[in-house]
Amino acid sequence: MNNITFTMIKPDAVRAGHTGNIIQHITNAGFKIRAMKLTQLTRAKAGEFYEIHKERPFYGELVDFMSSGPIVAVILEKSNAVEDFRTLIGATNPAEAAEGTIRALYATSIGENAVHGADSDENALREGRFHFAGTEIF
Ligand code: 3AN
Repeated sequence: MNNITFTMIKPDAVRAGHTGNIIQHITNAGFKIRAMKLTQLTRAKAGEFYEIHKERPFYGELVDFMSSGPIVAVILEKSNAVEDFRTLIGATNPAEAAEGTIRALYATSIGENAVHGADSDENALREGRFHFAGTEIF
């Protein structure tokens, strides 16, 4: 299955009022919205979501930030979804993100970088389930 990816519009971008522009940017690029919700992660849930980064020095900062305000969780559909979406959002560090990418346009720093993008088909499914388990989507 390579036609599904998962994204979150992060607290910095929601707070700054970029949600509508980011969604439009994504759908203009040919992605279809399969599921979407405004939600907020508790510290515990954010810690669980980013468990893979537990040993990284920025883990505490990442968990604090990701639970600091509302996020928008989205499941997206398109052929070659994971790779195409990562191209669309640009590099993790907005200073290195290609011109016109979502992070170049809306991110402020490597930590507060506006959007998340799943990095594999397997993680896209896992992350989609994490947010939408128990709904008709999964
Ligand atoms: P990406 O989101 O581009 O796949 P990862 O998987 O390396 O990047 O990192 C996951 C998240 O952790 C990033 N989206 C970013 O918010 C945060 N992060 C990565 N590197 C740093 C860093 N050096 N300092 C603070 N936060 C970071």
